Amino acid sequence: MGNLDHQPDKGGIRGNARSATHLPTAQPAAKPSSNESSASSPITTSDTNPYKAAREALDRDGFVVLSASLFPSFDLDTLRAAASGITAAARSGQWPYIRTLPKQFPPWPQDASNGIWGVQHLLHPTNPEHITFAKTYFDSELLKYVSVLIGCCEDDLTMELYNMLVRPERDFSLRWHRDDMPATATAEEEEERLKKPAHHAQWNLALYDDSSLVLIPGSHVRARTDVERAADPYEAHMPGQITVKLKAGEVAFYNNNILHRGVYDSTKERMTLHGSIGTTQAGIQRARNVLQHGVGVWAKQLSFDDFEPEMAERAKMMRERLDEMGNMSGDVGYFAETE
Ligand SMILES: O=C(O)CCC(=O)C(=O)O
Repeated sequence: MGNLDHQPDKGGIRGNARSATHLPTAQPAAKPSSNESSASSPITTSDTNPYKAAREALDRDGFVVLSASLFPSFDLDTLRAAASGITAAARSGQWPYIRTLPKQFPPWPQDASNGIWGVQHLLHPTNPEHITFAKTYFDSELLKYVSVLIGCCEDDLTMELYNMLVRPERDFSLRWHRDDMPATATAEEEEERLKKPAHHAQWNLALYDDSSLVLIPGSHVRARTDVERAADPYEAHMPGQITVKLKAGEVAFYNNNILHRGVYDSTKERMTLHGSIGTTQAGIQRARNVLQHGVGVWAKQLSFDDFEPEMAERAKMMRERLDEMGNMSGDVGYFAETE
């Protein structure tokens, strides 16, 4: 698989694992009237097409919540069983691909003694349940939404990441951030970057009710305000912030450059599938954000034999495009190695 082999974050067993019309379907940003709003109001749009309506909400607010009923093939019981198995393996040190506390970005040290907040590489062929997860990642309905949200045709979709965010053993939070821009960026740099298309879609699929994601609607298209810039990185009450409250089975798509953070309650079960899919239009910057997680190392070993033929074909093509991305980008390094 070309240069994918040379990506640094291989994960695994190593000293330092890098390891308005009536649309019941989507719930975009509630108009935040206070610091503690939550996203729960139904989408309002003049568009009768649910895919376009979702895109409109994502463009406007920086996120959109899709109802579970849109994805009838997602079987929560089966997914929860698969998720519990791999999470238990991760906590006990038998699954080496983990996000460990207190680190926010890859690479994550493999020492899980401080606890974990994520399980990486659900599609890895050594995960006994990788097919269960793959059937949601390559689901035809999900991919329709993804292609409309990105603004590309389905033939350009590129396999990226499929991880899971889990309940840490102690309360823990991530600082305010944009995934693809350092906190040191100037306002001009922010504006310049935010003008560019994302070339990917990112989502959270909650297997249990989940209120961990906090974000500021609309901040995906503007530089930080003076207040945001001066705020404590862990500020609990940022002006305009909302909590995205997902019911089990709902899917939240969000622009990963929206100002956001994770706030994790160690007493509340969390198993939220965290995926991204890209497009052939993406450049080196996206390649780094994807390949730093180490997916290129094992993707070529993934077998699609257990899929029905159409899904197998789609998946093969998407993986091939990931390979091409690795060939194009070469070694990518990390976004924020020490954070
Ligand atoms: O926990 C979440 O939903 C947010 C995770 C996040 O912000 C990240 O992985 O960068």
